[in-house]
Amino acid sequence: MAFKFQGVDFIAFDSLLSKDELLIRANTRAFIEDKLIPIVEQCNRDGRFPRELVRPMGELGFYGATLDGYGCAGMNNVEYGLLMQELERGDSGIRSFISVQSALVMYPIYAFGSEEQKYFWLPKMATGEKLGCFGLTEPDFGSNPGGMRMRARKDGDHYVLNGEKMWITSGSFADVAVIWAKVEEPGVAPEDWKVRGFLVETDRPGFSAHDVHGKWSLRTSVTSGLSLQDVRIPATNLLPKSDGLKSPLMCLNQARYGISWGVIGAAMACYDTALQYAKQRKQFHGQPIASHQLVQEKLVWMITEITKAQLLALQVGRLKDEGKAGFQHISMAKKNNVGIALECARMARDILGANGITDDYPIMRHMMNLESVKTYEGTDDIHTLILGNSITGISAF
Ligand code: TGC
Ligand code: FAD
Repeated sequence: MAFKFQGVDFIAFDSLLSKDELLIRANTRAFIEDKLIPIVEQCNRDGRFPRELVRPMGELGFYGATLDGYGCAGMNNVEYGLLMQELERGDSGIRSFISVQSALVMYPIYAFGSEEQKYFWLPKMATGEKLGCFGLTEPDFGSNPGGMRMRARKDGDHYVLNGEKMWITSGSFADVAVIWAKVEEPGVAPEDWKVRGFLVETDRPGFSAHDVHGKWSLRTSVTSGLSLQDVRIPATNLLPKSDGLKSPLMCLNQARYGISWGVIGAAMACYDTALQYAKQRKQFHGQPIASHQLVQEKLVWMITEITKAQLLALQVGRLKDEGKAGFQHISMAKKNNVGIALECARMARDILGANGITDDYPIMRHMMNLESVKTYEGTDDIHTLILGNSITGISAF
């Protein structure tokens, strides 16, 4: 039987937050408690994305929340981070859906799109009327997206796209896909063709999506392969300000930052469950297992790492608001916070003993989800190499 979440704040972290930041966290927490927690275990069992929450989340301003105008909420980066934290305390799959809609679809339209593209897509995406997906990864190019095979060929006032994308969140229900492709340039070596972004409506002839089945992770999220065979789109669907691999990597910065907060929510859910369970579960001499030093040591490790993760995410968020966050700062927050969240999930599962393996408690679901979160948006290894490059000046990819 799951416990009511108590909240986690060991060092008066909340005193570092503004009233607006606390309000957004409280509102999101209430929504997740009320609408997601009651259904999430069944959705996870069924491998079902809770589509019924899409429009209510739009009404609350969850999509494109850091963008200004176009019907978006204009939150600061810490408000956005707290939103992600509360969503992922519910489930990484829901946070992932919103990360993609916001950071990977609305953000590139906002940052690289024409005014027409912004006016057409952003207000509809802010309400959840239109949904998007982000196609960067390919079957043979994950950590190294620069090697992508997706091609765009100019044909009069159209582009024709050919290629495959893989592991695409929300791929089979998206209305629009942001597709990253190399634009063919006659007379230029293919390895020098420039990566650019395209808005591809998913009902165009030649576009198809097939879902990945048999996932043990992110079961509330839809993950798809995309196939584009001679998909013709108007040249006006090019994101005009996209310019090389740097453009999709800029989108990843937004999503990675959100993940660095989101996983704190998953870690909090695991810690809070383990703490409440340990105080109640009795073994040996009628004493709660929380009275044993080895159990306390695990709980202390968790609360310490969660607290450090909160401070890291907050500082990167404040830097981001000042325009001073480098991608290496975001890599540190993503890598560290996902790593400690996964370890918290494993320790919490251990504290619950056999009960920890069931979905009467949220821990195993979070643990399985976090395995994906460790891999996507740059694996733990890739973030290590980004950080290594940053501090030594030497690339070791
Ligand atoms: P490299 O030569 O290092 O870089 C090319 C240009 O980009 C610049 N750059 C960045 N700019 C902005 N933000 C970043 N994070 C950047 N990283 C690099 C770089 O300075 C360079 O600029 P310039 O001006 O010199 O041209 O490129 P590389 O091909 O060697 O690759 C670098 C590497 C390995 C770090 C990068 O490719 C990488 O991050 N790989 C990981 C791939 C990844 O994270 N994929 C995620 C796919 S989307 C997803 O997983 C969604 S999951 C759903 C959810 O979010 O919930
Ligand atoms: P690989 O790149 O093959 O890596 C395999 C292993 O090799 C890893 O341990 C990696 O760290 C290691 N490795 C690779 N290169 C090096 C190196 N140079 N040095 C040391 N170690 C290395 N992508 C999208 O574009 N859009 C999405 O919406 C999206 N959603 C996803 C949803 C889910 C559930 C998952 C699991 C993935 C999603 N992805 C998405 C793809 C994700 O970004 C990739 O899986 C990720 O970038 C890693 O690529 P890969 O799986 O091909 O692993």
